[in-house]
Amino acid sequence: IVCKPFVELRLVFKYKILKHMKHFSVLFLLLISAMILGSCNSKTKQKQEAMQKPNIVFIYVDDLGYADVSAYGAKGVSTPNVDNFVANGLKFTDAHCSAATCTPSRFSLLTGTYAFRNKAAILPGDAPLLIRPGTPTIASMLKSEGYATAVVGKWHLGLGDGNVDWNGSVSPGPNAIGFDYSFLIPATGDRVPCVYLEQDRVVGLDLDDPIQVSYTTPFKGEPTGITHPELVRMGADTQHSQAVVNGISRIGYMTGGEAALWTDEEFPFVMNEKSNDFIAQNNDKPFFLYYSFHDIHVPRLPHPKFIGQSEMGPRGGAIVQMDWCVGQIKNMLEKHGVLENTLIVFTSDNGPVLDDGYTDDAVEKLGDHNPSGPFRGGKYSAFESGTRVPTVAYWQGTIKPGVSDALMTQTDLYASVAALVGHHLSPNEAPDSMNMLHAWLGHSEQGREQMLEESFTLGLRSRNWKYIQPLSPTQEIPGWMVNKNIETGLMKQPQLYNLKSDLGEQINLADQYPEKVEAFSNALKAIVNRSSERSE
Ligand code: NG6
Ligand code: CA
Repeated sequence: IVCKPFVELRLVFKYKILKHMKHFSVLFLLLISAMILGSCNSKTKQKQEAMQKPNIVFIYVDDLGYADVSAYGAKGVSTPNVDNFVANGLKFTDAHCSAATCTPSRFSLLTGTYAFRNKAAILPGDAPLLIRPGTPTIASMLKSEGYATAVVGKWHLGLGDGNVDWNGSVSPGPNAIGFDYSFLIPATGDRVPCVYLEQDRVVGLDLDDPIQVSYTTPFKGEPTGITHPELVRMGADTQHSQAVVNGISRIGYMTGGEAALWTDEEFPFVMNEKSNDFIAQNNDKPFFLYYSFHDIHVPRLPHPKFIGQSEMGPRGGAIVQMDWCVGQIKNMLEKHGVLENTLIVFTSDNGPVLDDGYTDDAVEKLGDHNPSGPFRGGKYSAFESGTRVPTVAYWQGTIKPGVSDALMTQTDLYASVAALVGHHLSPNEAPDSMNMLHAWLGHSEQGREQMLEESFTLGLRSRNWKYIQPLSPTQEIPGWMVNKNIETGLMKQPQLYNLKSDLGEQINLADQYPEKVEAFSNALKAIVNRSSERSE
């Protein structure tokens, strides 16, 4: 299009320029104007196309159980903002995070790959970046489709290459796997280092007071929860009794960085501000925000204004705070005029846990609230409550309010979002992710035919049946986990449940249906042995 006028121009120049000087100038001006206009039009078109692509926001809550919000049956705490999403969005009753703990679930959410393929397990705070640079992630995919991308909040996927200097550039990190912007709690609230990272730098660090981190060796002269219990304002188990920051003992040792240490009670305000800034700066192009909450993980230290707003102590306060944040996100999107063009997925990274290392009254003040609802187990466990989490897809004006019983997994968000934005997946991209866009948008209730659930072992759902693979004879469950939704005895044998008649997984039918057990066991092996769930 651009070349043709120039060819014509050259011919005109060669033969007629002298005779038709006046005509030429007019023609030249017309051509230039047409070209400028053409290029402007195509830019406007590109912009319009980009504008039509919806923004995508994942609200990823930590450790939130199936029935920890009112719309899913919570008692003792009320969650009006989440309930508003549920009432005006699509509520899923059988949607799952990929695993019963955080790191594996996040790994699968971002890469569309089962965590066992990468041996993803709960990481210490000084672990290297688990997703190697160059691996496609939902962020890099959306970036390639013209999206501005950000992660704000809990990371827990490792940082650096195994030898991090927290006083310099902490990389590779989110920027190396597709996120333009990152503002992070590097691991978890209960793990050192207790500082924020913006892009690849510790925020507010005084280089005269350098940070050092160790997960093996205490620093000389640094108090711990064990040596200085008087410095600690919340009781903790031995694993959580190391470095003391903000009056709370943590997992891991750290020294220095005094000016950069976080105040747990400020998490939601700090994160909201960063999310708001990102939306404000990018509301003229499509954006992807992975907003990963610290709540309702331990240590549960909600801001004082939320304590007392539930009947359940700090855990209830953390739920109220989480709900407030959800309302704030909706307000932000509304304020920046982008709510109607934004798909929001609200969900959790694993099932609920009450006592996860701190004495915070979670058990004592539970009352008749049951975080797992009708399901058995919780965080860490292979039973349904380990991975079946509250899940809502909200898109004002596009997703019709309703309820979906489709069998869903977060692992499929990658391929589904790719389909939404018109991205063609290459064979090695997100190998376990299936396009379930129709179900996420409520156009059909057809979810997965079979679905993997990861925990200390593997489970497989097929419609109403659920199989749990026995632990191998050499596999050991860490002692601290045993009373946390894990029943080691049961895990040594194959388990088979019919969820239609036994939603609470109480009656093990494995002995009664040996042929079913064998079929499930083979189906699981097949998934493990092939490198991809997608068949195309
Ligand atoms: C465990 C911690 C637990 C929590 C969990 C990670 C102990 C005894 N327990 O190792 O408190 O931090 O790791 O939770 O150390 S998750 O939601 O990030 O997976
Ligand atoms: Ca978690």
